[in-house]
Amino acid sequence: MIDFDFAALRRIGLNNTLINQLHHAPEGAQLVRITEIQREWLTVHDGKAEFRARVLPALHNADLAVGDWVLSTTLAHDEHWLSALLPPTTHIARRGNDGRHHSLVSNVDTALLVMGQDNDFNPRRLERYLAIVKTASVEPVVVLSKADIAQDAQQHMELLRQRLPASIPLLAINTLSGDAVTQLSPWLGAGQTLVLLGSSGAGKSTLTNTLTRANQQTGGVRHGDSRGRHTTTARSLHLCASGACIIDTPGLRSWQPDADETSIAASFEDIDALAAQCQFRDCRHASEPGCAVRGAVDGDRLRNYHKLLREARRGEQTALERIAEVAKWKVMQRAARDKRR
Ligand SMILES: Nc1nc2c(ncn2[C@@H]2O[C@H](COP(=O)(O)OP(=O)(O)O)[C@@H](O)[C@H]2O)c(=O)[nH]1
Ligand SMILES: [Mg+2]
Ligand SMILES: [Zn+2]
Repeated sequence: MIDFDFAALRRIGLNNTLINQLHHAPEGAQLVRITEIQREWLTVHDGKAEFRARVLPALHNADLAVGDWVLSTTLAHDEHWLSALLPPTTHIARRGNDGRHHSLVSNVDTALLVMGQDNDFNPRRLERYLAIVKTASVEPVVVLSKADIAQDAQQHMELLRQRLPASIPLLAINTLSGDAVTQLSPWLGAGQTLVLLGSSGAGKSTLTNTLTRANQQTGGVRHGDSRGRHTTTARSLHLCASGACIIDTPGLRSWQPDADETSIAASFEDIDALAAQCQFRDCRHASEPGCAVRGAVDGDRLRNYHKLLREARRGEQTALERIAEVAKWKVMQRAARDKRR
């Protein structure tokens, strides 16, 4: 087992689950956390300082993400090489248009879903983020930003309260104000890791600055940098004054949940619970008699639920199934054409 400084690593989010995996780690290796990934190198943190590292061939095919814990070996000339990846406790990924998985972040406890109360306000998009986060077993917190300038703040809050399950925390926040720290304090405890998700311009980097500001002033382990004031181009992990870690991310244009139909269905917990009371076990909550969901759940939420399920089904199809489906269609079209003749 390797030596490690628990107090220092706790500062960058180490928890007991991860420590239990360290028994097989080789002597001399150092436990570090990935704070940023660039093309040629990564930035890692050892609890005391941040430094650049490169990846050994053993990890070339690993799907590394910001927030991952890795083992680092230091060679001559202060060269740091990453040699092993600890299996993440949680992992948020998306499915690209090519159908492949793309890692976003690892080892996060809470996702702050930031949505601006301007043109950005969009319950359907929020439900997509919720499905992504819940299928990854990460706790979501909805942050309605720009609370200080919003005209419809009250309506937005009421609309979401009625539409979403009561278990999802909803907060209206001015990300520029220190009050944000107090509002978010239940999720900002020592050893916690949060990720910010939301469209570009929603206020993620501003919130990162607010949560890390005290660090910056007192010269903490990592200085909250000025990056947040510019357009965020890469995911990056920062230390909050409260002892938590926060991962800022750029907005994503398209985001397919990397989850199957069953887990998407389960992530809509209200529909999932009510569906158990529908008269028919395979009820689609459309026009079947004895449906317990229709009428009890917001109509647009139900439509969005079906849309996300359809997407998941399509994503699950293997390439061969897709080819088979296209072939079947061609046969049917030919048959229809022959019949017309
Ligand atoms: N008044 C006000 N402006 C905000 C708030 N949150 C973000 N902004 C502004 O919105 C713009 C985009 O914020 P930014 O943090 O860069 O968004 P990001 O793309 O999600 O990182 C900036 O000009 C911020 O000052 C807020 O709560 N209140
Ligand atoms: Mg940003
Ligand atoms: Zn039903």
